[in-house]
Amino acid sequence: MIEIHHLNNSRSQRIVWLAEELGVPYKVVVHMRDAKTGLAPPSLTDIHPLGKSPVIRDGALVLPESGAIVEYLAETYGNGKLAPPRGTPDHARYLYWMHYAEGSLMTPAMLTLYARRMGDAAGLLGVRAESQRPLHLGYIENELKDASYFVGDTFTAADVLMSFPLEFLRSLAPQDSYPAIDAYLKRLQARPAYQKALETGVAPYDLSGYRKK
Ligand SMILES: N[C@@H](CCC(=O)N[C@@H](CS)C(=O)NCC(=O)O)C(=O)O
Repeated sequence: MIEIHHLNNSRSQRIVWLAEELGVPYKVVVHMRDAKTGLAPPSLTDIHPLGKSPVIRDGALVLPESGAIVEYLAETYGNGKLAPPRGTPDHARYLYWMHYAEGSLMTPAMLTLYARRMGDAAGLLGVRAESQRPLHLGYIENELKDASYFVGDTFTAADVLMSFPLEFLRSLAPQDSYPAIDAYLKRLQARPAYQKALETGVAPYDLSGYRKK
């Protein structure tokens, strides 16, 4: 059975969702953020020295890093279900979005979060955040205009990985208008496995608290 080390209100929600999509047996170990700082509790360092979530344990394997976990789970337990065949152009697109999610899109998300928290003191950081966020979201909006998912019309594990930065960015700036992204997120959130992962009630998933009032 796969053990998922999951932090409330965080990107590790995707791993619980993916386990549901794959129908693989799993057990969630919940770690709750410190109420004051919002940071991960020390219990996460018992499983990996960085003390971040997600981390999974599968037999002797301890694997951190969302992208690595998603690729590993899809490849090991997907029976070709959530990933296009290797060596095809669709697989290259799949890899692109898979890496883009954490490698590129989380940067404007985190810049926005911290610049907002710093207020006027953010200076250049704030200016950068306010330019990079629309740059990325505008790009994605355009990509999704004529496609149901990131790899054409087929739902893949790359969509699971892309969900969190998009949900996070939309919750940080709900006033911006991105109809294709919002329709896409609604499509993901309507999936029975997405709902089931929320319903298991393992930990809250509410990103609205990150928005600066
Ligand atoms: N790129 C890493 C980032 C891991 C990460 O920063 N996770 C956040 C959860 S959203 C965390 O554990 N934050 C708590 C902290 O830094 O104390 C991944 O995708 O796994």
